[in-house]
Amino acid sequence: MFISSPRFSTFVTSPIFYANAEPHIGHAYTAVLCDTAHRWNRLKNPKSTHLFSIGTDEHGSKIFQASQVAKTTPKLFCDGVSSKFTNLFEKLNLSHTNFIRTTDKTHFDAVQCFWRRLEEKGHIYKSSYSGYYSITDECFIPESDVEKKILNGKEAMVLKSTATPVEWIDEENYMFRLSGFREKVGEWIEKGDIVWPSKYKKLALDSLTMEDDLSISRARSRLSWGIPVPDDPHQTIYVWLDALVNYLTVSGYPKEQSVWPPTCQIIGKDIVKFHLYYWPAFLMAAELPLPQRVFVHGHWLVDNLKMSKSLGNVINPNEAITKFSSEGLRYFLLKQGNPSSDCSFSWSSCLETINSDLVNNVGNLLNRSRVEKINKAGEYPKIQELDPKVKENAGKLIEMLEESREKCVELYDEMAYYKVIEHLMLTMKEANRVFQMSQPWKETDLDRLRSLLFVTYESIRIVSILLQPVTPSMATFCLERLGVKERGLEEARIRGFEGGRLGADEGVFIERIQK
Ligand code: ME8
Repeated sequence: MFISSPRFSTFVTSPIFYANAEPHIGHAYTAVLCDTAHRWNRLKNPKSTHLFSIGTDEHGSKIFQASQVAKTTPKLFCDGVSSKFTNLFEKLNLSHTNFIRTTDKTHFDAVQCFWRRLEEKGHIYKSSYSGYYSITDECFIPESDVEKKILNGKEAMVLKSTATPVEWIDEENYMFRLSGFREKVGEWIEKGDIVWPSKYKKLALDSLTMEDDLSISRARSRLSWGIPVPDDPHQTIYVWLDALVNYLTVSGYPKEQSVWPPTCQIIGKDIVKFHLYYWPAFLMAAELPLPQRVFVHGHWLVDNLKMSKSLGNVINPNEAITKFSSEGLRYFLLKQGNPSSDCSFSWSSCLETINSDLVNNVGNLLNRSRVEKINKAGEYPKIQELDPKVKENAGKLIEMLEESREKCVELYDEMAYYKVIEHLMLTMKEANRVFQMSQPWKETDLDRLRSLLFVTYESIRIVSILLQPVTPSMATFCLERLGVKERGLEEARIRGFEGGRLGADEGVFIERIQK
């Protein structure tokens, strides 16, 4: 049933998003982060197999209630929301290899098979369960985290941290022997280099404080929108067990898996407990290999405030794409997004970042250095020896270009994309400085001019190759204008390209964005 990963195969997973509401900027960020990780894997090892999965989480009370409010069936409701996610992912130019919906038949089979496996191995038992349940978070809540409050004029029990309602459940459930795995999961987190960035290791270990076993089913009379427990039509499988198995489904489970385990699972900090406690415990119980890395990121705030419907500050990524272009939004999210902390979205800083980096720093230099007045022959010059004056002026730039590839490999491997961007933009800034101070529009010495153009094009070429995982369309645009066909990592070094004719002039990639 299980085959180990062929060497160098990679498998990046995104969380699957609840199909109860439209995507927001936080979802777009997770998706772009995953896409960059996957594109980097492909750039680094183009001949290997690379998987990248994403999708929608469609079962459970939360979705069922949302469909009732919308006065439609849960399936039709999910079809609508799920297509909003696929549309967004298309606009964001995501390169996922698998889009999964938990209502897919293959997933139904995988979940039931996984359940049976846990059962066969003796990790499931039946018991009566009582406790508080949060529909918003789709999880059980300890009594200590709950308090009485007035909600909509009525007294209600709510979760202390978010003031969202909880309901009391008292019913017969199937339980998973989670407590038996607590220590082993703790050791796995403690010893391995699993949780990235390491700052989140503490959060992961703190989530292991819950000592109880886990209820993994609900009475079907109370929740019918979900996958039934095999051989017990009166019980529905807990939505988080259902959702986590999506990663197995996309790998081919229970048939032969193309790649397993995931090499990198990317999640927001809100779902650490599920991915770093329940999930490894389920996998250990099923005797399946555990993920190699779980990469956690912080949350997006809006002007430093939490995004919420009641504040009316939820950012719709489609609106941001209309204003800034998809590539502009990708760039901003990755530049501003330091996974170790929460990040703040603001329309003005997005606009300024795109104008100063993509429009000025990259786009303008490309346009200015290609104009006929400066480059009459329309060529990417071949240079044996750099003109001494250009060599002197561009000393620092050449040094930066020479170390760029190695530096970016390291930073991409660490998934510190904001640092990749920082380094490459500093390089472009230096290329602009050299170009500006050399005043090529006044230059009469042709050899010197060719040398300057060579250094300028090399800067744009190397930076573009290295930016491909971040802004793939802009990188392609720049490389095409330069007439560069070879775009592999190997080529990201000085003189990694022979030179030749520039590509045709077909406008600008991104216009200055107006306020
Ligand atoms: O939790 N900032 O789905 P979900 C950054 N279905 N990222 C954010 C964010 C924010 N403000 N809000 C959400 C679920 N996210 C489950 C997952 S996986 C087996 C099941 C991102 O729609 C973040 O990555 O609530 C978070 O983990 C993910 O969206 C979950 O979105």
